[in-house]
Amino acid sequence: MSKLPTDEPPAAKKIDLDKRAIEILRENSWGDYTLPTKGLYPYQWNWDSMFVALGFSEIDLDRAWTEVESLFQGQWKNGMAAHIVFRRDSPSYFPGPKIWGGTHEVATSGCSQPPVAATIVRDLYEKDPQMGEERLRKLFPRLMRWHRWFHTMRVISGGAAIAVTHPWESGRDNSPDWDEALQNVDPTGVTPYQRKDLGHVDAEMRPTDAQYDRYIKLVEYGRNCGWDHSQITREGPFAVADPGITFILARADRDLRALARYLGARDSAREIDKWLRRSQLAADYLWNDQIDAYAARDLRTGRFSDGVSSVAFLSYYAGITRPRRDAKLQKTLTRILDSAPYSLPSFDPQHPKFDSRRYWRGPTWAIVNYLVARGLEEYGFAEKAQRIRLDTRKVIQNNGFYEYFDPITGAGSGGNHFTWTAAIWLAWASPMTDN
Ligand code: 9WN
Repeated sequence: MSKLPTDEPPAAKKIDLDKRAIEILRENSWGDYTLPTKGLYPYQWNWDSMFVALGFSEIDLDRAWTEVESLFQGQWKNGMAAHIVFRRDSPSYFPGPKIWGGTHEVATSGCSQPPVAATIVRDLYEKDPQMGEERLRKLFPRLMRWHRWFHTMRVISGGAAIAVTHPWESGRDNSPDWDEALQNVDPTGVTPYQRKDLGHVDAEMRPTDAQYDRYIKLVEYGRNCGWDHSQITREGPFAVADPGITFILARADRDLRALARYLGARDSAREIDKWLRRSQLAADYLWNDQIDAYAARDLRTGRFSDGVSSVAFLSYYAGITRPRRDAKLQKTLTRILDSAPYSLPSFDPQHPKFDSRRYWRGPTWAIVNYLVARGLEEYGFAEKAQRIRLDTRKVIQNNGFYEYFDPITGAGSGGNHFTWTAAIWLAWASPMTDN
């Protein structure tokens, strides 16, 4: 790993990184879709692909649209856009298509992932409305069906916060946010299996075996009930209201609303307005006064997670504000920024469960940084947004395009040549995007 001494590398280095980021996008591209990285993740992942589309939109807008379109080949009849679209079986990843036993005609996993798609589609469309209009017309109903699936299938009656029924659905697999609820998933009787991730990455950077047993047990539960998502949310072993998905969906609803306006889709606009009216209620449910931040909440027990995850700060991105609450949230953000030189850590460095190298229990992720900073910027917190952006730039300049980074040392961790890190570089973190 090369270490550069300052935040401002020589001009030649900047050009190299832009070039390298483009190469990574192209190298990991498999025709119409892109792998997160070769070996470790040999399929198409939902939110990865949407960040990839954002990256491609800097160099090849047509390819960016194609990436989004290919993701929706994995959309189920009930509206869910699956978290992994398999298309083929690869020996380098577990669990593959057979274990999931999905019911859709293209092999997929059985849960979803954070719905950043509508926001990215709006970005693509606004870059060139003339080029995008036909493509938008085809995608819009698919986006509507997916959002409707979240608002019906992943909400417990009376609530509005969005549940995840598998940690993989949140995109933040081993976050401490899920620890307590996962304890209630009994791993007894899980079918024996062999992990593949540990052949690619150090065990200390990945979830534990005890967590994996429960991840697989949850997949078995879903498969055994024929992926009845309503049953899974209402009665399954794991249902936790997630500030990450709740805020990302609220933002995506706003963007979908704008797209409905562009297309003159009045009925859809009315339906989206109903979803939007409930987003404040969802935020209220997730506000944890004990830690002055939004937090995950176990829907079976009502109990909050007691630590601050980086997604707590996505309320701005969602467009949700409550002045008195925001003053507290800003203080929490300042404290966290001040406790990690390479922000934004995925979990509070001052919490006993913080682990600077283990995946979603501490490390900094370029994609979350991008989303949080985008919201902060929109709400006038330009200084904090810029700090997060420059930290993202610094860790990439110093280490390369890793999957995530140690927030204390800045070291790159997880997979290398990672597509979403390259995409975020091109769209937001590179000095090339300064103006
Ligand atoms: C399970 C692909 C995905 C990301 C997730 C990240 C990780 C998968 C895994 O990799 O999850 O979905 O096997 O670890 O947590 O956010 O989409 O990059």
